[in-house]
Amino acid sequence: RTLGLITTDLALHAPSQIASAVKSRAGERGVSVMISMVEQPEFCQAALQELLAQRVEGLLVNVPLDDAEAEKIRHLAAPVPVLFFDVSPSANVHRLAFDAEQGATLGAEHLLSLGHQQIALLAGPESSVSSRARLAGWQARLGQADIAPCAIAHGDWSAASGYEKGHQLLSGATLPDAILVANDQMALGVMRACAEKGIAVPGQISVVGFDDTADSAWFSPPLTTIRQAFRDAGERSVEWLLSPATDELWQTQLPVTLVERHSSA
Ligand code: IPT
Repeated sequence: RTLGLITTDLALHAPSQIASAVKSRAGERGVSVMISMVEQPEFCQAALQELLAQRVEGLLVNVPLDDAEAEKIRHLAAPVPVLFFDVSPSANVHRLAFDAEQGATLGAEHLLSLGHQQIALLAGPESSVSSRARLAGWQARLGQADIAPCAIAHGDWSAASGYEKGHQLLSGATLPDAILVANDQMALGVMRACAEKGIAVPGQISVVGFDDTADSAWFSPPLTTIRQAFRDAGERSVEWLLSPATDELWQTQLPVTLVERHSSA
């Protein structure tokens, strides 16, 4: 038996940890997984054709897709079931996804509870559904507390972009006292920028990430972040694909949790 995984850049920590979990659970079930990595969402259809030609019996798609793109893939693949990781709840497809709004709310509430008011936001790329949902969630929660973010920037999920945008956010008229970052790799770059400017984390600035990838506890200081249980998601997705109930839409929202470490105070 063979499953297919169409994934975004595996050089990024989160997709690689999902792929790893998918591979190991499938291995335990005696199932192989063919992986196709796409650099741009437009290449998803080609990847799909390639995997269907290999007669995969189910497909996982971890590429940020807009509703219409995801629905197209679902129809092209039928009757082979497809499960999506990175689409909005409004897409008419089977979906297993982390609750971005809950994650954003937890991060914002954590900083508010610490008394921070000058909060900068470092979002992910505008092209990503999850990135937009996290940014909207932060803005909604801060808005409820009557706080406007003191600056907003977008990175591309990489540590390098976090470093570059971090320097930008730290050079504005007001120095933020906290930064909400849309993923841990960018938070790593932000903390490097803080170190270069002689700004103490968490003494002068609190930094909160998103993901809790395996390395985040080893950053210096260890990163406070929103945990997405990638292993759990990967395992559940394989179990579903091996006995899919496709009569109805299967949409599962996975909870996320705040992991308090030492980058926030
Ligand atoms: C999302 C990660 O949070 C982010 O760090 C980045 O790796 C991104 O994936 C790549 O697309 S997790 C995804 C399942 C929403």
